[in-house]
Amino acid sequence: MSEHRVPRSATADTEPVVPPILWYTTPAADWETGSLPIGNGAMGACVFGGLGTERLQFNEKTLWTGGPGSADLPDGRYDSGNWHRDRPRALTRVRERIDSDGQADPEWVAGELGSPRTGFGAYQSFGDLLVEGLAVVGVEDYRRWLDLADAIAGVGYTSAGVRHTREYFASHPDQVVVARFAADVPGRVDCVVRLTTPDNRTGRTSARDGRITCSGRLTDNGLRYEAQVQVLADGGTRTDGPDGTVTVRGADTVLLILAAGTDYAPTFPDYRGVDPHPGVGARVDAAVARGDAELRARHLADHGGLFDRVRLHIGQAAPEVPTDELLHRYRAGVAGPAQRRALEALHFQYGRYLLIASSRAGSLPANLQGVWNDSTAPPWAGDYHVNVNLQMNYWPAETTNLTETATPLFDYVEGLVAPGERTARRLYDAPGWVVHNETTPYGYTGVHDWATAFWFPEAGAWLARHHWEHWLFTGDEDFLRERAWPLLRSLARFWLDVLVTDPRDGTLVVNPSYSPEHGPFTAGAAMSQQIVRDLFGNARRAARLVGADDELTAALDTALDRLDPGLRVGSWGQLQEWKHDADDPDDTHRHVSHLYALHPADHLDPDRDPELVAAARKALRARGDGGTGWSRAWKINFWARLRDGDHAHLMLAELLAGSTLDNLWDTHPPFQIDGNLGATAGVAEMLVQSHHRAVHVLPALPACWPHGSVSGLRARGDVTVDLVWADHRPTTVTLHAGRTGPIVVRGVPTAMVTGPDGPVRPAADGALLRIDAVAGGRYLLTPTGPVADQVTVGR
Ligand code: FUC
Repeated sequence: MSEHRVPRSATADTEPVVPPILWYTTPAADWETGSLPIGNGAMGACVFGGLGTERLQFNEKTLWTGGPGSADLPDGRYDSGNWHRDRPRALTRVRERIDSDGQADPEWVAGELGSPRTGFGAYQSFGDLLVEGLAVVGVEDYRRWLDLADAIAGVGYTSAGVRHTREYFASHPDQVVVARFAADVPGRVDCVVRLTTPDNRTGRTSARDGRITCSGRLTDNGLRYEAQVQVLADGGTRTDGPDGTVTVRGADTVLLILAAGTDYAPTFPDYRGVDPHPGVGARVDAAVARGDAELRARHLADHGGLFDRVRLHIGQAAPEVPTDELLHRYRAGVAGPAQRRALEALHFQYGRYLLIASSRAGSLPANLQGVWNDSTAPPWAGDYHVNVNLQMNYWPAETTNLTETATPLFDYVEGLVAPGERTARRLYDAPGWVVHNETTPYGYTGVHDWATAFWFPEAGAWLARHHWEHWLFTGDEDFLRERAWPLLRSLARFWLDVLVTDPRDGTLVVNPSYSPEHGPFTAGAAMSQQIVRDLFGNARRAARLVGADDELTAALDTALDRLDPGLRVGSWGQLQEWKHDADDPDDTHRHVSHLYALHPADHLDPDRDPELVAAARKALRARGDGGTGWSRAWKINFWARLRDGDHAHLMLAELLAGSTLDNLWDTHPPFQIDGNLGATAGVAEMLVQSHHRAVHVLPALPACWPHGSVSGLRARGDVTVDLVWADHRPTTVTLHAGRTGPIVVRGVPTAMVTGPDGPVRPAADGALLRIDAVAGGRYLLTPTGPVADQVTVGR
């Protein structure tokens, strides 16, 4: 049980130990704002902690309407959102209008290039596991919690003198959700267990030997689904009901083991695999055979193996108030500094928890809501938006030492290649592949016709940056050769073919180009150019590393010379969003796409490009500190890259105060997981950066975190970093080298260095320190001289 871990002040040798726990004194009133999420990547469940009835709303990530066989296809044929009719010269017409008029109206472009959205579908709630008739007489001392370190949710309360405790976890190794109901007096657990599903599907529910089985097909596309829950009672009686319920009376404990699946498969063009029945049944059987204690132990080992890699102490004190009250105090400005830091540290770890819970190998990547969705028509279909949102979900994967969680993203993106090639042919008559503004598990790589958010062919190139970054962080050569390079090459083919010459200056540009989700269609908007340049640069580097040298690599060199880089300083000193100087200094749009070069890309270096960096700062300042959840999260990352810790922290505070629900889910509004994950990435960027050839320690430490420590953050070059700081200065820096080779450190100009074999003499080079590291070696740096003050660049 985790109940004993409900926060209390405790001290370890050097650091106060504040368990990362969300806790509440009332049941969740509402799914979106109050329920607590658990998940194993493929499945998710939201715990309400209700008194008479417990509700576990649950999901399985592949349960999607749309795609092949969908009723929402006019001619019955699913074609990944490609044009339903031929459009000779449509693209040329748009390009010509943009070249002649300088711009084109989004509505007109959507008429030319868009198509009504059909067969897109939506992510579905699987159903509810309801546990009814629980003891509720004279309830006292109620607690509900989510322990992030154990990935266990719990409920505890006293009823008629008996202490009742419930525990919930979603096991990745055993692919089941487990719920346990116990009481401290034998024979006091009574309940009726029921599975319910929404009515947009056929379904049959039955109960036999305590096993409830519910199966059928989605009405829209015939996708088969099945859920099974085994009810195990220790003591008392258990009875199957003819209505598919199971009733338990007088048990000591009740254990529920739930599994769910569909016949979805991530395979183009049919996206269907095997009947889920045998697999779901086998998972429940295997979990029953393991038993409660072993399931729990395997879950804890699995989760702890990921979660425990990073620890963050910023001087947080164990909050004596429940998490919702802590948040309200933070928002109202009445939380003290240690309480504020408690929420900030908890939110950082919550992002890591949510990524682990919603993205594990063997399933789809985390969608707009991770894996959690209680609706049959969720906002934006609960889809994969790829004009920032899916990418943002994965920003913390490498930096916060959760590289394994990115596996579903890599698999998914590679799965877009086959439908994306068809779309590239159909819409552009081009080789390579393309995906537009948003997509689904059915490879929806085509378009729809929502004028301000349908055209974003740069999405694939942005997604491929994650493959490239995985190589940079891990140095995994097989991954580079077999996965990153082929993906980059295929995207490069597309863009080499699709770029056109800008009659204004002869450079290569994207046309039509649309800065998400904002302004007119033009040629060569900053984000389009920056993304394509990023792709070409990374593809060129990858080619060199794998020894590829052919027509394509030669074409990349020529194109890189001619490509407009999308970096221009405009009339009020701003980095321009468009190629012509049209930025309005009063425009506070949530997308700040023209700063892609600053983050997530690495094209703007404060030391080498001070003018452009100053312009980026000007543009960001003008956009303001508002925005929706993910927009604020992105701004944490931008300010961290600008090495302005106080402004990065201000954006974190804005996100917590203005875009965070009581269960600490990010709200756009509505709930979207990207803001959680983007903020966690932003905090990591405040503490360690490594995108400019060096491991930069404390590049953006805010004044309000004067003392602290962090361990386990990852830097490019396969380096793991532990840091301790006091009075805003690093006091020790420990580097764990994954590979043999030089590690360049920034932020500690002089230091005593101890390596695995004793003292090491680092080479000093201005603000940089170079250590020749050996794979597996641990290097402890103790700063000796003054540390450069935190520099804010381009004020
Ligand atoms: C992008 C954003 C919207 C929203 C949607 C899911 O299109 O511009 O604000 O987050 O994704």
